[in-house]
Amino acid sequence: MSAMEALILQLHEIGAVKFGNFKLKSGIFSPVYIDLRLIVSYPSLLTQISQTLISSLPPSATFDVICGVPYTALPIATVVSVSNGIPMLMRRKEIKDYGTSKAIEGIFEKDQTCLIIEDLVTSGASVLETAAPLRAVGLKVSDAVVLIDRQQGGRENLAENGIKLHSMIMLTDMVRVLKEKGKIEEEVEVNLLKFLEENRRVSVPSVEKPKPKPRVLGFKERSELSKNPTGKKLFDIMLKKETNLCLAADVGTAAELLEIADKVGPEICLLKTHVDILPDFTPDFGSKLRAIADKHNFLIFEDRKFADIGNTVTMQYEGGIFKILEWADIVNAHIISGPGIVDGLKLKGMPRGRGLLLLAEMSSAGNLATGDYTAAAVKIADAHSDFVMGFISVNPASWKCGYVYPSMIHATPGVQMVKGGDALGQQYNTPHSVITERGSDIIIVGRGIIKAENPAETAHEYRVQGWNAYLEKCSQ
Ligand code: 5BU
Repeated sequence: MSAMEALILQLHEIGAVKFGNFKLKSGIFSPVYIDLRLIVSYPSLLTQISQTLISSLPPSATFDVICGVPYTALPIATVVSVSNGIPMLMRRKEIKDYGTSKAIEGIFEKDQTCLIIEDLVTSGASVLETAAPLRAVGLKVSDAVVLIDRQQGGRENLAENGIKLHSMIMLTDMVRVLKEKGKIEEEVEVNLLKFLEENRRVSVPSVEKPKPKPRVLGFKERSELSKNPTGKKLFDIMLKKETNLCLAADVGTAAELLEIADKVGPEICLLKTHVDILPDFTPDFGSKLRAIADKHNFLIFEDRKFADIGNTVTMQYEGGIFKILEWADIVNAHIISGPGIVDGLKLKGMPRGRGLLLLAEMSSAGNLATGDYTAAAVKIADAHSDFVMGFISVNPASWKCGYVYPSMIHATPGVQMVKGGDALGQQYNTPHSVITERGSDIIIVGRGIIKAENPAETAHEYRVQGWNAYLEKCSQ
């Protein structure tokens, strides 16, 4: 008896292959039902399957790493990896919102080739679902190996997507062997062959061919497009330091602010202040903060949210106790009063090379900066792109207007490791979702860092998450 025949008999014996009339996920009735989840209870069978899988591959199928299709093929891939000394990768079915948020776990290099391992192929949809994220991170996928091929179009569907399917056992072979060994009646075999004839090709409805997406420009190209010197500088700092983290330094005193700025400085591209909350503010605050910003190469953003008419904001920007214009690289403004506010701020800020972020959206529940209001902010920004360097935004990917301007920087508040909110209307999204799904560039994090036991370490975690999300977006 050949190894293949022995394997088929064992699978039949443990009840992994059943004959009858079974309703499949697709709604059609099938005379055979295959459930390979059982094999984890039979270690020697699992070992045998894993060894035969690899030895059944032709020499043309070369690969550096393997990846099992979750979940049934995971133990098979693991045994293949362990017994052949081949490194394995794992694909997450659900991308988590915390930790590193990776779709592919394990170590690999770009341009390595990954062999996909699957237990059962019908249409090939599951193999394609695993191939997509592997390819998205730069791996090559050209071959997949399957224990049982139901011969219902999987081979063809995969070939159309550049994947050659290698099958250990064809369903027709399995039925022939079982019939020959007296395990099933002739009628069952006839029935099955008829079924296969009638269901030769199951399409892959759930896997659409990816539509070509507009290419995501990186910060380098966007820096070249920016018309505002501070915008350019911010892009350059992000690239150089590999961080898109902004710390919202909402601490109790100026002394604490300067202390945390120095500690967290290496992790951030931007430090956001609310200077009017500092009880110990002194006129030298600005120069002290500037010195720290220069030391660690980050920019300063005073979250002043100007909202008055043009003439008034010129005075608020330049004068008073705080003299914001002196030390803040960036300020922000509501557009509630119309474009005159930008003209006013520009009058003072432009000669100093400063930049302005317009509040196109807000993070708090029930805020009114939505729809037409957001669109108006984009229009004003477009008309003043020498001074307006970007937006405070929450979900720019959803904007029907304006998300098209790659020169504009999107900075998003309301960010924590876990989605949620506070008792006063703040709403949080995760770094990964803000950068990849919501299309922003910078994560603004306050209490997530300043209330942490070790703000510098926590800032580092946010930085890694934010930057990895940016890299993931660029690689798509
Ligand atoms: P938090 O501790 O991460 O919730 O702090 C968020 C910071 O961002 C805080 O300084 C707010 O004033 C600021 N913020 C915001 O939360 N939402 C907005 O829409 C804007 C600013 Br604009």
